[in-house]
Amino acid sequence: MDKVLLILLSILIGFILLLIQFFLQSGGLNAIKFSSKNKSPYYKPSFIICGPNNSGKTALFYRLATAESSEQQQQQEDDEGEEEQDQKKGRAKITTTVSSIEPNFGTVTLPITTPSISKPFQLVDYPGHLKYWNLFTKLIKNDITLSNIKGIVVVIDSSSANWTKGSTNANTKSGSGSTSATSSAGAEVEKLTKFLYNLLAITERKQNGIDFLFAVNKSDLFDSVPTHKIRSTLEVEIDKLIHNEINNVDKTSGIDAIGEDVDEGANDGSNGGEYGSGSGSGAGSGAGAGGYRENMREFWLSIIGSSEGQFTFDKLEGNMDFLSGSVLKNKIDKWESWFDEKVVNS
Ligand SMILES: Nc1nc2c(ncn2[C@@H]2O[C@H](COP(=O)(O)OP(=O)(O)OP(=O)(O)O)[C@@H](O)[C@H]2O)c(=O)[nH]1
Ligand SMILES: [Mg+2]
Repeated sequence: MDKVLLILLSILIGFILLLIQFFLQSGGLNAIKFSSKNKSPYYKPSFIICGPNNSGKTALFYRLATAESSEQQQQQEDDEGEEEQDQKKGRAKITTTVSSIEPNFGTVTLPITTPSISKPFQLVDYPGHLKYWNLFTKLIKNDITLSNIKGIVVVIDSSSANWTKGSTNANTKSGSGSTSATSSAGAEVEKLTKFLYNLLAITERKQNGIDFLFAVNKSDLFDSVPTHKIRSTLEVEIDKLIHNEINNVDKTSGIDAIGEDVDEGANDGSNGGEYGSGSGSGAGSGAGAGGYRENMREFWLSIIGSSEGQFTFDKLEGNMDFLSGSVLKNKIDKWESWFDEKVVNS
């Protein structure tokens, strides 16, 4: 009888040993932690700095943020997949004099004016190149998520070279039949217009929208264009783009160009693979390019009311503030107040 018990006991022990071995081979405790892996390391209350190239985003980022310690970055890299790691490598090397190729992640403690009650917020400096559009939408929609975004700062270079190429005539109305949506403004304004057209369609889907600060930078320059002029130029250009899209349903007029610009000036072979997976989530719930454009048309039509309606920033749910300043001369107090306002009122 004792012998049988002994045999049964050794079978049981052998079985338990087998189970332990299996558990260790399949990744041990790490395998159990899968639920916490679902969350992106960027999933936290955030402010995003974005906008055209060379406008001063990285310069502003370094004025406001305490950059992450290398330890934190290492921890994040450990948490990320290999692909994401490759995309983000080199961010520590960024300086303000070089056009950024990777986003910067740091922390800003707000409100700035009352440090005693201030709390940390993630601050993201996103490079201006449109070719990062799909990665950008993935970051704001899937990683950080819209509900975590407390505000978006669009840094704009106010020097007149960007704003007066050709004649930017505010009276030029849409519907001229031209296929170029922004023929009267410079190339930079055209890019910014497309960027806003696509970005606002994402942020306005959140209830009450997301508040924007248009940080009209480089006010120290002698040819700096006044804030109200920049606001009205953008309104006119976005309005043209909207009407162009509505009136030219079957023609290509450049909206998908945000997708096409992905390849512009970049080397297609590597980017095709790298950004391929991002494009599905970027352009919106698996719909094809046609479906995406149709959605955008419907969205903008709902903002301007009817096809005769005119676009103004006031028609958006989010607050759109245009404030001038200069990172170089450290005149950023108006922008700092905007940041404080966003956290005090929420
Ligand atoms: N005159 C003037 N120059 C500025 C100001 N702010 C930034 N700059 C300069 O503008 C250039 C671009 O600044 P960055 O901060 O690197 O620009 P960015 O927006 O990060 O550009 P990308 O990373 O290419 O998207 C740098 O040479 C800065 O010194 C400003 O307020 N006035
Ligand atoms: Mg930069």
